[in-house]
Amino acid sequence: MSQRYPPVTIIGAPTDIGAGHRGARLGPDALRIAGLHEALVGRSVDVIDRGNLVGPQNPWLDAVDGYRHLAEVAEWNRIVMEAVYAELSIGRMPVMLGGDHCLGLGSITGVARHCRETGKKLRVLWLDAHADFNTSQVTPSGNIHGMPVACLCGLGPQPLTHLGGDAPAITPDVVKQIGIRSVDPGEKQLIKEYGLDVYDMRYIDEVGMRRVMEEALEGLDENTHLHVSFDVDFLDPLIAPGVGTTVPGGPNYREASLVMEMIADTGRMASLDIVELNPVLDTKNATGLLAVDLVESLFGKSTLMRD
Ligand code: HAR
Ligand code: MN
Ligand code: MN
Ligand code: MN
Repeated sequence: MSQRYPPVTIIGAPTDIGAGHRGARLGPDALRIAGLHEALVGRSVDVIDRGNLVGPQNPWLDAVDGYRHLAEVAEWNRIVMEAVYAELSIGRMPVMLGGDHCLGLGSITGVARHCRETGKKLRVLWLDAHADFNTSQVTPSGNIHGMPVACLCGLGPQPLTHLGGDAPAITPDVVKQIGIRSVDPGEKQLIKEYGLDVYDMRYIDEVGMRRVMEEALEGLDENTHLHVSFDVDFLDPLIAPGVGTTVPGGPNYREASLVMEMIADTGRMASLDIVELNPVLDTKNATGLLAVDLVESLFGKSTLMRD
């Protein structure tokens, strides 16, 4: 069955402002060199690459009051939010290339604003080894890429929670987290308190990825905007070494492909982040190439007759 996709706009956000390692700033170009644009064209998608956004340098400083680079993180996220929102407003699907995962905050705040204005229901799939639900009180690092989901749910400093004007940008029920296997102790408490839907690796082992995805995608309809926030460290580090925060025991190639294929089958994906690729830590861009391969699956590539 062939599927039509809306036109796509690639937006590069070359920063590692929220991360504990430098190098994710090179992620957008590594994905381009891995053939992202060509792969989308190969899926018959109409693609524009608007190049890279420009934002503040990474000053590489210690945490202040539990946050590293709060002002710069807020500025990058404001820039990303505007860029993502602008593409949605002209009927295009933003594909935001990070950059570290703090940028999911700006991207999803822009998406949430679009959904509010168009009366769409939002569903966010957060593919990650980490829950990214820390606050300044419980973070072990001060790195804001460990905090964007909390900020989106209104838990965090004013400059991050109020990016889009009002807080919170989303409610926790909107988010389905898949692949989680590294959660900090205080973060765990907050996840329980806020009732986040976390499909962790143990649950995936127990019931299998197919059922996990059926649950995470349940209830989508023609009025749903599905946002996929793909942190490349979601993948098992044996196949995806090019990330700053590897956690063993992630989804393998087949499981990851199934995730993407099942998302494609819904036909509802309307925005995408690809974040945390760190080419400095990669092996001959293998992780970038794998990410592009999985993006092809997100856009309907599958073996035999289904595409
Ligand atoms: N939980 C740890 C922290 O807050 C590590 C977070 C790492 N986050 C990412 N994005 N790489 O998911 O510091
Ligand atoms: Mn729309
Ligand atoms: Mn993440
Ligand atoms: Mn992660």
